Amino acid sequence: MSKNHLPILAVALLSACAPTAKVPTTTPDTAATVETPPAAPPAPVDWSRQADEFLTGYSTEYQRLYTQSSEAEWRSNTHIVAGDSTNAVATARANEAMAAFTGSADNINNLRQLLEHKDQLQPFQIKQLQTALYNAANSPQTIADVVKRRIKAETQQTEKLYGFDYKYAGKSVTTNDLDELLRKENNPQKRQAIWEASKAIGPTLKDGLLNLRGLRNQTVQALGYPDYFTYQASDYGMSREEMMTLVRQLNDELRPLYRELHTYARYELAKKYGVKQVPDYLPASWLPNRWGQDWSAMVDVKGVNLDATLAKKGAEWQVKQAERFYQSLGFQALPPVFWEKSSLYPLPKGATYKKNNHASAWHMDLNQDVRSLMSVEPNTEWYETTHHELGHIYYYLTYSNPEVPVLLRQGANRAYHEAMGSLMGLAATQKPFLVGLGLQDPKAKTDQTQTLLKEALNYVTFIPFSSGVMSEWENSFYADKLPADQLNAKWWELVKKYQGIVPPTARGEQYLDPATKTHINDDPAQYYDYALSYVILFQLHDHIAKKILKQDPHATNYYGSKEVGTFLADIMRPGASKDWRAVLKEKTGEDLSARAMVEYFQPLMVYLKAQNKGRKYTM
Ligand code: X8Z
Ligand code: ZN
Repeated sequence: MSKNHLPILAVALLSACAPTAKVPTTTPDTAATVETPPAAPPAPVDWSRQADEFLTGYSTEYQRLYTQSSEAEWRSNTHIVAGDSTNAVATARANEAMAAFTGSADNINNLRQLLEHKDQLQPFQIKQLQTALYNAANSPQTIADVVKRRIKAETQQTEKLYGFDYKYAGKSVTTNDLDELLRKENNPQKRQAIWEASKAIGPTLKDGLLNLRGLRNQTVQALGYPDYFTYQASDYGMSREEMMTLVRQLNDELRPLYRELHTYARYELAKKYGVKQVPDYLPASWLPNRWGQDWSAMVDVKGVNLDATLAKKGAEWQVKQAERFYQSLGFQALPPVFWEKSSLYPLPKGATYKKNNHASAWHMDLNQDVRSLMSVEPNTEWYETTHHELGHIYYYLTYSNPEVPVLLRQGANRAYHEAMGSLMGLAATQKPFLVGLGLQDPKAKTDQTQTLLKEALNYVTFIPFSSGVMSEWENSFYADKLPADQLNAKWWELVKKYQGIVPPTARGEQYLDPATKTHINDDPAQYYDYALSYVILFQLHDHIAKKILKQDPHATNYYGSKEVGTFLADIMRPGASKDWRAVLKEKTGEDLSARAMVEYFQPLMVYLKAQNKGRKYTM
């Protein structure tokens, strides 16, 4: 006699991960098997109901463990004390508990079994189950030891990364200090020393990064992904090859414009630094950014001095102002927890601990506990970053609604999440907006071409860095297993090829310059998110300007437009429960395309070509 007619799944569900789930009532009553034959034929399994019960139990536990992990990570990122491993131990423990659950063999089996019955499930359920399986692949307990080692290595790498003591001219400096120096310093020798100081962290991260590569690849291989890059790309429903084809195409589309900017910058900077022989490639230390990803500080537009205006207003004002902008569109005030628990400003001088110096936004409990970790100073870069981070925060708040299950509280894809706040950052620097807020004199004549040039030096120069250098290097690192003695050589080969930038002096393998970019360590194999986010943000901006506001995309004022707010909130509200391609098509009428971005900067081509007439092009 068969034991019972319970499908294997239901048994596993009860024991493994659905502590609150009841025995599915659609499954035959086990008591019936005790009765005299003939036994009734087994009722068909109601897979949709099974999925619901599984997901209810799973989501409750997932949210609980996620919250604990966030709290521990928050502490690890905001309180880094040299030599004190208390936080690291607590974080590793919380992340291990999370991994033990999300990657448990029972969960993986249940998810696979449920997904075998897709034809009987709702798209909404399928999406959640796939998300849970995607989470499992990052922590499969079939190789629990590898996952545990990876968690430990990640915690250690984060501590090293943010605990590093940068030194310039014999004194400890923050990354904010280094960034400010690179924007302002005019002496090329000093610039080189500052740039080199910013790269001193690289070698300290090398062993950790190589170790992490192995562990990250091994982890996802257990569920069939060939490498970690492929795993990350799969979050978009794309293969690694498809993602690389997309970012290469994007880079090609912006290349003509970048070529003009590159030529322009070589000649203008050579003039500025008094160098007679214009170099074919830009020395990295000439650019106002550690990685040459944003050159906008090269240009001052007459009649606009946002830095000076912001300096008078102060750092706190910037965050409140960004909130006011979102509120003006119809978003709610930020919840009290944001103000109470965020870490928004640099630590006071003499603090006995350090904090993560790279801006981030946190969805602590996948509900209303939202926080940001920043080191805001009153300047244009942080002004934009503040808008960027609040974009994440409002995205979190908007999709944390009863319609969106916990597992789908994510962006339509990761690039959307990055795009929202960057879009607001762009909008918050356009002249009509600044004039409307009283941040710019309405009578001051501003040169539109210079304004557009400054924007291009930010948004366009970012593309060869993000879609070229970063994506290619990580693709090569994770998927092609770039040999350990070629890490820096490969980096500079790509920097030259895509950005047309060279290091000021030879950078051998004793350095590890890619590791100076935080994302290489703690946001691995997903920097293309930002490249795609710029493309999306220009598509959204183009639509908002032309179709909603009926304004020139180069000179908009979103402030107070409830219609713009509704447009953005409608994209945010469903989270990841809608297909990202469908969202873009529905909201803008377009597929993902660099069309809007190229079009936005097209007027600059004429100016740059005229400026560059007779100059040597090297890319
Ligand atoms: O890392 C970020 C955000 C994190 S939420 C501040 N960004 C990229 C970077 O800094 O490299 C924003 C644009 C590019
Ligand atoms: Zn971001």
